[in-house]
Amino acid sequence: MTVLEGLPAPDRCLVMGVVNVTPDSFSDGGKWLDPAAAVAHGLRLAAEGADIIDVGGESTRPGAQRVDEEEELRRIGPVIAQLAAAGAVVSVDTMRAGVAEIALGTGARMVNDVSGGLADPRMPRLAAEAGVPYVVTHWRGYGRDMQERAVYDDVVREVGAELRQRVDEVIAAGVDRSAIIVDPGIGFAKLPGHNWALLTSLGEIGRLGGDRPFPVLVGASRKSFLGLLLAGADREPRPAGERDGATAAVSALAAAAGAWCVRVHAVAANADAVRVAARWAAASGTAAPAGAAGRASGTGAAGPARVAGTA
Ligand code: PMM
Repeated sequence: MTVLEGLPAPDRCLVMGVVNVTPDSFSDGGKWLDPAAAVAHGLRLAAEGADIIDVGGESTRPGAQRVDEEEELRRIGPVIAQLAAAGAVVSVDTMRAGVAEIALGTGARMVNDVSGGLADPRMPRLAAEAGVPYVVTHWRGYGRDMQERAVYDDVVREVGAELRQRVDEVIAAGVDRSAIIVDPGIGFAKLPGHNWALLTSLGEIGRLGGDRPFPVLVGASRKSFLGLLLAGADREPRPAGERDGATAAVSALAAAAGAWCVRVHAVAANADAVRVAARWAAASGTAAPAGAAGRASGTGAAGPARVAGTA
C-alpha cells in the first residue's frame, strides 16, 4: 500500500477545496476567519464535491506579511478538528512543522507545504515520521518579495530542477517516495508567462527529469494571471471573485493533461470540470483517468504517455 492510498481514489483528478482562515488571502481574505463560518464553508465544499479540504491560516499571496505560529494555530486548530470529526479529508496548508504536527494530531491527513520544506527544515522529517502525503511546491521565498525572484531563462526546466532538488532532500529526510506530490507553485515567484508555460508542461513537471512520475497538484484558482487574461477593454484585471469560469477551464485542461489534483476555491464548477475531463479521456480511448493511474502504479499520475508527451 502506498501512502496516497489513504486518500480518496476516484477514477479522475481530485478536487481540493480551499478554506483560508485568514484576514488577508487575495480572493477570500476575512470571509472564513470565524471558526464556525470556516467549518460551515469546508462542509459546504465537501458537499459540493471536494475530495480534500485544504485549511490554511497564513496568506501566501505576493506582498503578504508572516503571521506568528501561535496565531496560525489559533486560526486553524478548531477548524481542522471539526472538519475531520465530521468526516472530511483535511489537508493542512502550512510552512511550519510545529503547526503541521498539531494539525495532524487534530485530524488532518496530509501536509501541503507551499515552501517544499524550505521555510522550515523540520517539515520533511515530520512528514516522514507521520507517514502522510506531502505536497512539495516550487517556491523561491516568502510572499513579501517573492515576485522579485520571478526570473527564469527556461522556467519549465528550472522549476523542474529546483523541485527535483527539493524532492531529493525530502526523500533523504525519510519521506517515502510514494507520499510525495509535486506542485509547480503557480503564482509563487512566477509571472503570467511562467504560469502558462508550467501549466502546459505538467507532464514534464511530474516526471522531474526521471521516468517515474509524481502526482501533480495544480493551484491556479483565481490567481492574478487569470485576472490579467480576462481584463476588459480598460485593461483592469478581472476581480478575483469573477475568475471561477477561467479556473474551471484550467482544471479541465490540467485534468486532461494528467494532473492528480486541482486546488480550488469554487468547488462545484471544478468538480464538474474534472468529471468532464475524465469522461473525455475515457471516450477518447487513449487516456487512463489520472487518479486511477497514480493509484495503480503507486508512483504518481503525471498522466498517460500520450498526454505527457504533449505537455
Ligand atoms: N496557492 C495558495 C495557497 N496554497 N498550495 C498549493 N499546494 N499550491 C498552490 O498553488 C497554493 C497553495 C495561494 O492561494 P490562496 O491564497 O487562494 O489560498
